[in-house]
Amino acid sequence: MANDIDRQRNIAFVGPHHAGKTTLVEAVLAQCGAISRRGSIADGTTVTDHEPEDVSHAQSTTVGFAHCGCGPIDVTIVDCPGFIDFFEETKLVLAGVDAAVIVVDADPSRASHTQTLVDYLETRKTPHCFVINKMDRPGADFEGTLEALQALYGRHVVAEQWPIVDKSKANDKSSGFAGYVDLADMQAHAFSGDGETGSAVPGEILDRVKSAHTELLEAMADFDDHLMEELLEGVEPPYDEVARDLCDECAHDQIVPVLVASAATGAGLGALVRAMEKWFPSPAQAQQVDAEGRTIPPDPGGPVVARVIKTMIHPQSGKLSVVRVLSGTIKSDATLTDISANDEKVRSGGLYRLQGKKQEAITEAGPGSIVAIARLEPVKTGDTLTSNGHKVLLPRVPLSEPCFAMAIKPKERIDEAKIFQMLARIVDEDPALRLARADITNEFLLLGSGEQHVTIAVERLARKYKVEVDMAAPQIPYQETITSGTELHSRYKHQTGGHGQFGDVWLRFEPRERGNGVTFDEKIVGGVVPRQFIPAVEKGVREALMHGPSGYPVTDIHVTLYDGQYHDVDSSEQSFKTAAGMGVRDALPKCHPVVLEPVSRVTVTVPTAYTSTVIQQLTGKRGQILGMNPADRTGFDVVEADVPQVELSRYITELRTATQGLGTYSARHERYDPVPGNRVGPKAAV
Ligand SMILES: Nc1nc2c(ncn2[C@@H]2O[C@H](COP(=O)(O)OP(=O)(O)OP(=O)(O)O)[C@@H](O)[C@H]2O)c(=O)[nH]1
Ligand SMILES: [Mg+2]
Repeated sequence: MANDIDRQRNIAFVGPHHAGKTTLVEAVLAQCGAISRRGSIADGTTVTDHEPEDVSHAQSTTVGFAHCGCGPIDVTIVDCPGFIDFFEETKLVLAGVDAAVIVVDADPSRASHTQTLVDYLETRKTPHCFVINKMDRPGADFEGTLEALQALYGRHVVAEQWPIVDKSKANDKSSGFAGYVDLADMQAHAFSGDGETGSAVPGEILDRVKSAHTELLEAMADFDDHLMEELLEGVEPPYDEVARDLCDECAHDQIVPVLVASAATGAGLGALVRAMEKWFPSPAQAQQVDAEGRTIPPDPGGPVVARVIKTMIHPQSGKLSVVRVLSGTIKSDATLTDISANDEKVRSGGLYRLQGKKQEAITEAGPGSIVAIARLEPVKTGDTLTSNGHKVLLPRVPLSEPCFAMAIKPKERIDEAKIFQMLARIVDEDPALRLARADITNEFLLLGSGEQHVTIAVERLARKYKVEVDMAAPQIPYQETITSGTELHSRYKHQTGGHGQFGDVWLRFEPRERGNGVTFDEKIVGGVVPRQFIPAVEKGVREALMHGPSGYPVTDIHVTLYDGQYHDVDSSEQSFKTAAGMGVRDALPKCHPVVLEPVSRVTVTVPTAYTSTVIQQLTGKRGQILGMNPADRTGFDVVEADVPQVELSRYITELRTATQGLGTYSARHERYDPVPGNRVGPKAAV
């Protein structure tokens, strides 16, 4: 009899936005009896879309966990959000599963939306299959979608099922999806009620199904010499051999079978559940390695090695860290070592299995389990936990740099430290978010993978911690400089009964090379400005330079104090500082000031088909194209350009719209350039 670990499967449901992952997970849970009634996206009642933000947006906004016993196997399912903004979180949980089901629409035009994901799975060698979903929809195009996937990924992506469509039952609400042919054993199955019955392969698809059967065998034969020999000799391989090869080749990420389903009607679920059992590896078969490439055997009696794949924080009940146990057995109330945090000792609270928002208490979790542990306060997503100080570090999942930022400000006066603390908890739950303080403008920034990512984080902040914030596009840190020099005399003289005030300075203003900032110098001879007042002159100059004629800080300027006068009684630091400030304010308008804007060096990675679109888009943003080269990733180009920062505030959204979500970019500050025609309004008063 199989032991526990052999019965386990850890599977992520992934795929493009709205392809039907959450609906399919719900259908699988119902099919396997884990829930008595299927919830729906429309009613906001599914198990895995349980966060209020999932419900209000009618989409997954974070990963959801569920589990069910499916016949002989016990499956933990991770339902991943499809919207591209949440891909970083998907990457973190993919490090904790052994296989992935990629759900796609039965629509060839959407096949390319899987590219980033498939590249990622293939790099990690994660076994996966495709499920072409929404087969019930009128116009569902199985064959077109299959061809589009094969065009993108090759012939190892191969149909294992062929849909049977009963055209007499097709209408404006249904495609007439009536069953499927299993291309491994060539048996036809008709959907009936909640199940399936055996049927004959309809005559009109018989030829196509036969050739699809051959294509499946040929794809498998590429990885199996014996099967190849049989095909070359014209021998039909026995079904047992085909089934065995299919399991083996899928589990090793050689073959990627394609299945059909309708999550909405439940059609095709039985076959999907059987596929998860047969084709996907158990945790015992899926090899796990540490950061140095050493294998970690799944030994229930060995030291604990676990990876934190998700952090959840409930304002009332506290923190839950979802971990994938690789080895050893975790018990509740045990001491663990956080190897990623300088071997800090942490005491675990209760252990739970998650069924959506429900937490089911358990006493221990062995290798292969995905479980939530309460109250591991200092522990972060991605960390490695071990027992007894066992020194093993798991490889980190590299996250992409955030490419979208919003400036945030509390709506009501609230202690800044407090809001920072609460935002830090939101970031703890989602490490793809980042908090920062902007240079120059000093604004508080929340950065993420896109507009929706940041907006939803702010909604969560309001719901969980009752902190409402205003969001705005970050201010552009414009600066000013001068393009010609001048010399100027400034005197501050004030008589108010007793002590007067007297400061008198001659200042010279000269432009400096770009990027050299503000410098101050003095050439006073004969003590015409006494030594003790010179620092006050510099202070007055520097303070006045904080606000140029257009209100922005002035840079790349050299100011020299070269003459002046003083009064024995009335001169003071303050009077010299005031005289200097007045001098700066009078001089700058005479020096042909210009506003400078920050320019970013942008690196865009994009499928070759979109390269010219991207170049056009960047040029339209006043971008200066620096070069275009093939990327390391096959079929992609890298375009480099210098683009004014003001043009980039929503660039990630525009880039994704123009490239079917496939374009990515990074940007770093490069330099300041004069704004053409000085076309920037004066800085708004703050
Ligand atoms: N007709 C039909 N509609 C479906 C099917 N599966 C899902 N839908 C609908 O498609 C929409 C999106 O479904 P979801 O299950 O939320 O899709 P998802 O892939 O989880 O979406 P994200 O998590 O936001 O990426 C919902 O309105 C579902 O009711 C299907 O098989 N047939
Ligand atoms: Mg979903």
